[in-house]
Order: sequence, then C-alpha cells, then structure tokens
Amino acid sequence: MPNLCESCGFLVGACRICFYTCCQALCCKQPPVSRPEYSAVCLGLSNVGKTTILTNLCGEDESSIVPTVGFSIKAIGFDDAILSIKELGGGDKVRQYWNRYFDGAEAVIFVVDSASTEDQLQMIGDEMKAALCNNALKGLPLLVLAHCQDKEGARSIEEITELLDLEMIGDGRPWIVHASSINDSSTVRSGFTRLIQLLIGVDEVDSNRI
Ligand SMILES: Nc1nc2c(ncn2[C@@H]2O[C@H](COP(=O)(O)OP(=O)(O)OP(=O)(O)O)[C@@H](O)[C@H]2O)c(=O)[nH]1
Ligand SMILES: [Mg+2]
Repeated sequence: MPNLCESCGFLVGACRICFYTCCQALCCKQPPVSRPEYSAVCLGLSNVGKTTILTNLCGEDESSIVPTVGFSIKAIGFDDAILSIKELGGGDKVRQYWNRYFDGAEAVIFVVDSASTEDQLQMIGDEMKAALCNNALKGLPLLVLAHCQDKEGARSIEEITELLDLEMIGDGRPWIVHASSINDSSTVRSGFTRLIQLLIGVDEVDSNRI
C-alpha cells in the first residue's frame, strides 16, 4: 500500500505534467518544422514577368519593379520547402552572361510570355536549349511557366510545349509546363509547388540509391 507521502508525490507529478502540457498548448510551442532548402535559377527573356512573379510570391509591393540588371536573389518559403531563387535579367546584353551564374543551381525556372509569336517562341526555345545544355544545369528539374495567360492570344500549354520543342529539350530531366498569370497569383504559387514536388521526388530517388 503506498503511504500518504508517496500518494502526494504522485499527485504533484501528475499535476506538473498537466500544467506543462496546458502551457505548451496555450503558447502554441510546437517544435519548428524543418523544411529542405533548394537553389534555383529563374530565366526568361526581358519583360516576361520574372521579377513580378518572385515579388508577388514574397508578398512585396510590385509597383516599383524595374528591369533586372545582372541578377537578384530572393528566398521564398513554401509549405514543403524554401526556394532560394536567383533571377537573371533577360535583356539582350545580359543573356550572354547567364552561364556565369548557373553554378549551385538545383532547379531551373524558365518564364515564357504565352502571347509570344511563333518566331519569338523559336528564339526562346533556342535560348532555353543553350542554357539547359550547360553542364551546371544538365538533368536538373525544370519548370516552364507559360505566363501571362491573361493576355489576348495567349497560347495553351500544349502549343507552348510543341513550339518550344520541350519533349526534346526536357529529355532526361523531370519537367513541367504550368500556365500562370499574375492576375491570379494562386496559379503562380501552384507552379512553384509542383516544382518543389519534383525536387523532393528527385531527393527521394537519390536517397534510395545510397
Ligand atoms: N499581362 C500581364 N502582365 C504581366 C504578368 N506578369 C508580369 N507582367 C508585367 O510584365 C512587366 C515586366 O515585368 P518584370 O517582372 O519586370 O519582367 P522581367 O522578366 O523581370 O524582366 P527583366 O528583369 O528585364 O528580365 C510588368 O509590367 C508586369 O506588370 C502577367 O501575368 N500578365
Ligand atoms: Mg526582372
């Protein structure tokens, strides 16, 4: 039979546990959720909306955006990962230096104005091919954003896939084409979420190989 002292000790212990559990619940003290971090490069011709997209994803003011000279980096948190995205300016004079900034990338985002003409898409496809052939980007997951879907004459995902010859360009890497418009920011966010799923999938395959 436990004596009175032992019973009291047990009761005090139980009360302490209850007290701490309640405090923790009230203070919402959950252990911090750890998310993987990935680096990505964001490419595309000038004026297609790269900076606008990244600024929108960060919830920052889009009213004072100017053409990107050189590059700019933003770290953006998503539910399942943090993406550190390096946007390279798309101007004619800047594009020739893109390959200097590819090192360390784990994914590629290529933004396309979906209302581009066939000739423009031909040129965009050539730029994309040249970039993706670079050793630093070989085999990396690719998100092609078929952006500016709100514009008149915007092409469908199927048209963009065909005109950019993506079946050929994407060969040997996980890739997706995703339709987006800044007017509906959920379409932008869901494109990046899909890219993160590709990256997590690649990680899982790699860790199974070890
Ligand atoms: N209609 C339309 N306009 C957009 C969309 N997204 C961005 N824009 C506009 O496109 C213009 C150019 O945007 P930027 O974000 O500066 O383009 P960028 O690709 O970063 O250009 P560079 O930095 O020069 O390479 C801005 O006026 C944006 O408001 C979209 O989905 N639809
Ligand atoms: Mg820019």
